[in-house]
Amino acid sequence: MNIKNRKSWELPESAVTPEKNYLNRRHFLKTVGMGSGALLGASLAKGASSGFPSILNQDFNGEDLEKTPYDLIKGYNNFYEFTTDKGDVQKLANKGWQTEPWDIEIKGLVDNPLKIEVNDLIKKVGGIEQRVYRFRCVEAWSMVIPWDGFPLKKIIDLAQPKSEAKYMKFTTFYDPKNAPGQRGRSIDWPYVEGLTMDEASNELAFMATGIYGKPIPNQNGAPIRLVVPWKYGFKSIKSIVKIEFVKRRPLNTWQALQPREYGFYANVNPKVDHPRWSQASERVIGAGFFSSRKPTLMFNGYEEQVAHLYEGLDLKKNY
Ligand SMILES: Nc1nc2c(c(=O)[nH]1)N[C@H]1C(S)=C(S)[C@@H](COP(=O)(O)O)O[C@H]1N2
Ligand SMILES: [Mo]
Repeated sequence: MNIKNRKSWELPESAVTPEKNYLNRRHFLKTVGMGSGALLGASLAKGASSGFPSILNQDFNGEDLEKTPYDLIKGYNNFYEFTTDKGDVQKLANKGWQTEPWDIEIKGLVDNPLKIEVNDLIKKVGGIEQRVYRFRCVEAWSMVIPWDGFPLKKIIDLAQPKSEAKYMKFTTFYDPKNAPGQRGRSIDWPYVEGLTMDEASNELAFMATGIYGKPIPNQNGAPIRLVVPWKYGFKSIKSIVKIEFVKRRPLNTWQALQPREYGFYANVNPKVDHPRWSQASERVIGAGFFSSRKPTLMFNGYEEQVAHLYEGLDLKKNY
């Protein structure tokens, strides 16, 4: 799908209301990539392969959650660098785009800037662990994903930020030759995201290098991505090449594109609707895919861990 202007680019997010009505079996099969068996195993590139097998962190073992099947996690993707069509990302992200080796730059207001290959970074932070997190997209669908990776806090400790650093800014790769979506200009590439230092230091903020105990598939953001489980999915930026410690709040990609609809915080909040749809409930991807909806939880169920970060902040205004 060619992205020509802002309107057509927006379509997948705005299609959220009709989507729940028109989904049929054919669409479902296409979406999860079944029936194209030849492609399923075809993972040419590899992500960061270090650290496996990882050990499940019992504080986040997800024993009360029903995990989304692996094929759905890697077959239903938002990765606009490749396409806005969720069912086609898997194919396009495995066509020649290389994700190993992969350098990541950590810099800005820090005492210890570094540029490092991701596998070396994994070793430097002491390896990886597994955590099962809920994942809620702003489009009102959700999954439960067993991520492998390490706490974002480990990067902060490594970089040693100066006191003037108030935010972390994350940047995705730019490679229009291998990422066809980046040849369209409706987004000001590369994709950018940001967190406050307090958010980034929270124990839940995670850098993922794997899913279900295997290197993270290209389409899910190989070889390293952010996972911020109490925020809408677009904050969880994929395939990061640069992390900067900065003084001012970065303008994140979605806010830049539609400031009336997407803000900086993007905390999951069932009481603050998207201007074009309700956020009170979500479509659970997986078992009961066609009909299963459940109520959305405040901070996506992580209120206990993160509510204190937003005390005194009007979450209706600071969305
Ligand atoms: N670089 C980049 N990161 C991104 C996106 C993207 O298009 N580009 N999409 C975001 C959105 S909207 C969601 S819901 C999640 C989807 O992650 P998944 O495909 O692994 O489920 O990635 C987020 N991170
Ligand atoms: Mo999303």
